[in-house]
Amino acid sequence: MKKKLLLISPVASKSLMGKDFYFRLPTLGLLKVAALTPSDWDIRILDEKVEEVDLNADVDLVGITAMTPAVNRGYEIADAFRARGIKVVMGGMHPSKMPDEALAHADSVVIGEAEGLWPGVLKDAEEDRLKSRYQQPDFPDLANLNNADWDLYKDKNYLPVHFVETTRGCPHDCEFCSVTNSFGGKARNRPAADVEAELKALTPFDGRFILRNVVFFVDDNIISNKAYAREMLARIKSYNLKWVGQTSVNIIHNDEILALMRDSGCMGLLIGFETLSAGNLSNVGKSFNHPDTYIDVIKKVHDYGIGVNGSFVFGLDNDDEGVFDRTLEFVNKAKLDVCYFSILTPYPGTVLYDQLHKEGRIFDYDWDNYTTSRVVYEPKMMTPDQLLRGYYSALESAYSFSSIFKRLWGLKTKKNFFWPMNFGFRQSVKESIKRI
Ligand code: B12
Ligand code: SF4
Repeated sequence: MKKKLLLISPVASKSLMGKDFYFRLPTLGLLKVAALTPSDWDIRILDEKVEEVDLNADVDLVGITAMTPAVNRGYEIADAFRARGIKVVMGGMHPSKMPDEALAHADSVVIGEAEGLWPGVLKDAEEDRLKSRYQQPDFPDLANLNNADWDLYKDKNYLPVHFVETTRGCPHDCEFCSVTNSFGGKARNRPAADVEAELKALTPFDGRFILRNVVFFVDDNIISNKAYAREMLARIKSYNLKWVGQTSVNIIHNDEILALMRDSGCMGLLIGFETLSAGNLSNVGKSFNHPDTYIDVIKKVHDYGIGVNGSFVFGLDNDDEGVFDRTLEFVNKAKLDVCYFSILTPYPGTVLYDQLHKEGRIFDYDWDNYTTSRVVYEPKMMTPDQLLRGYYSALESAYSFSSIFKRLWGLKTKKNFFWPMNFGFRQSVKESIKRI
């Protein structure tokens, strides 16, 4: 008889992008873990965003993933299964950075990426000799991995979008970011042929949405290796995708890639502008961003019919109370299709965390509040309350009807994607405000 594996994604209950997020997005990490699971295991995935977690489920092993704001809930779930004598393995961003903390709630922690480790963990579980930690000395090779099995998410009420990754790692190591310290400083690309095969195998969604074949490339910067990006984009041109992804301001120098993006169905790019202050950028190690070029970057991407989701952080050391109005003015003037604001948050494992911790500026270590919509540290030029109020009022203004119209009116980017997205964000902001 097959053994039963239950993989769980706990919800971050106070998070604008968690419980309050209007768009229910799938969790790729657990599909990747499932893809590494040998066929003598029966797999079920439960995502608390879209369904209840049955703590009495009849299973042999539980695997839980968690970003920081969801980890306390992950621990609660782990405790409940362990109280029934069921072994629990944790993995993902937060347990990888705080394995000792996680081991107070789990039998075992997989530190870092599961590729190269997970089949061994399952074998140990079958033989009842689970180790407390599993970690490999090197980052795994990403060639020849099994495709994600999207049938595992068939009946879940997610937004119809497939998540696909082409690359892990980033050379920049910005101080507030978890990517380089988790996935390494070298971009590791999956072979473009593997990505193409995965995209080819995706079944377009049916149902009430007009856009049926949307892919989100979760890579932190889809152009980090330009030769690879060119090859990959050229390969996927014929698949009639509509895709979104993330990139850096350096896209401004890449007309050839922008044309390939447009021709392969790119609807939008998320760009981390972070701040309009060059001083802030240099403090956090992101000096390759130049605020005086931001408007041109956005205009260039728009010229290719591609929308821009601009991401900004509030609360960096040079930010005073004027930062909110300055950013709002920019967002409207630049006609950003979507904007996303975060409160600076020191995630464990980052340089920022070590620095603020050392300076004694972190006053809240309750991970539930590490949502980027709460203040957990002492900002330099504002009080925590000014930062919190300013952040919410900036979000409210950016998603007021007048700002949405100002930003989107006259743009040639995809209307049936960006208008609904703005109204979904508006709804998420309203929900989140109820919980302040
Ligand atoms: C796509 C994405 C999102 C999406 C979808 C999230 C989702 N449901 O998966 C959305 C937009 C909703 C989102 C939201 C948020 N995100 Co986000 N997101 C990402 C992004 C860009 C890609 C995630 C991904 O799919 N990676 C690829 C998969 C394969 O990697 P993985 O999940 O880590 O899984 C691997 C291993 O970790 C391990 N593993 C994972 N889980 C488990 C479980 C077990 C049992 C085992 C054995 C192994 C294992 O195996 C997998 C394969 O190797 C990452 C950056 C990144 N490069 O990862 C940020 C990232 C994960 N997000 C981050 C943050 C901060 C957030 C938010 C809090 C706020 C914000 N401003 O964005 C919210 C919180 C959401 C919530 N839960 O409440 C941080 C996390 C930091 C941290 N310490 O938690 C990251 C790292 C970004 C960053 N630059 O720092 N996010
Ligand atoms: S913010 Fe972007 S560029 Fe900086 S380390 Fe993170 S992924 Fe890389």
